[in-house]
Amino acid sequence: MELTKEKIVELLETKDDKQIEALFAEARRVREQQFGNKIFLYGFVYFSTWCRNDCTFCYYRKSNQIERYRKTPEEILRLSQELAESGVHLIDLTMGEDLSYHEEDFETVLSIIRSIKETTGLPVMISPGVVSDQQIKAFAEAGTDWYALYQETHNRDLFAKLRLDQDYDERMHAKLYAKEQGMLIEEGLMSGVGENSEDIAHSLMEMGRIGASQVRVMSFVPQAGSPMEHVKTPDRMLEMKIIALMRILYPWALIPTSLDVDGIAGLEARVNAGGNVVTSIIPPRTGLAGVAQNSMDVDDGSRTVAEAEKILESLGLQAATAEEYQKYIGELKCRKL
Ligand code: SAM
Ligand code: MD0
Ligand code: SF4
Repeated sequence: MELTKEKIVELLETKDDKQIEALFAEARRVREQQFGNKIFLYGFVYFSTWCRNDCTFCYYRKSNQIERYRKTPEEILRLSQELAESGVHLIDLTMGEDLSYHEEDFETVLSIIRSIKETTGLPVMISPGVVSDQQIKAFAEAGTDWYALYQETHNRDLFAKLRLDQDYDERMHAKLYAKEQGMLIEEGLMSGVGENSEDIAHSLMEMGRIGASQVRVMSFVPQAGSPMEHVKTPDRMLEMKIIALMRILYPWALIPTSLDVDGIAGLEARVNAGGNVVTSIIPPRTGLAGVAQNSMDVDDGSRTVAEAEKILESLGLQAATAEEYQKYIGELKCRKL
């Protein structure tokens, strides 16, 4: 399937069921050709919900008067161990842009990353927001495998409306610099935040241009107390089509089927659209939050490896092994994207 920008726009806007089903079938075929029936699993530790920024879409924006937490290194290590024992392939350490870490040059976070890699043997992804080149270098030297930082959109005017007082080029630079330091990078979009089909097509091209090894899309989920709290969450068909288009454009890419948008109930559709990484697996009853769905399906234990595996098996798929995942990201690191 030759995907030009025009074809991408046509597929994003089509209401023809046959054409839509053919798109998803092609995405599943491409995924199977690349990965067989194996799916990867990421554990998620949102370890600090303090943030210096005021993104209009985000629950954790600094102006929101909410309960916030900052987990201790001991708690983060315990949570990571629990996730590792449950069978995840990677630990994703995510934070708001918490100034307390910036002020100590991330020494605490760097030591946590080293300890997680030592004690669990798992790869680590860091999602710290924008940090300095020196801090990115330090993450790479600490053995961090991934740097995740999402532009949300590559339409600069829309970016400015979403990520208030943040610089588009500074955010893009941080990602590209992380890649230069040898880390794999993840790029991400949100759907339903005011973008049009041409914007999405442009973003899909940008993801390839910058050499992202993992690419994601999440439907916008309105957050109480935020400027966008009355913006309707989009029809999920758009997110599913974008996942399928990412798969066809980038057969080798890791593509999240995040549990953070619609909980465990959202997994099947995202896998059927061509995604291959179950992300936002959160240990139950640990006081950890999600991002878009800060509590949905967390404490009742629905966002777990066990629950995800049941759904994967019903689809004729299975979790990969930790070794398969590490071998694959080793191959990605060798690709000159
Ligand atoms: N503070 C870091 C940052 O902004 O990069 C990491 C926090 S979290 C990983 C940030 C990402 O979650 C955003 O880039 C956005 O893609 C997603 N997100 C945040 N709020 C959301 C919402 N209400 N609906 C959907 N996605 C959301
Ligand atoms: C997810 N809630 O994977 C997480 C988060 C950050 N690297 C990931 C957005 O959906
Ligand atoms: Fe802060 Fe990240 Fe939320 Fe923006 S998206 S307010 S930077 S936690």
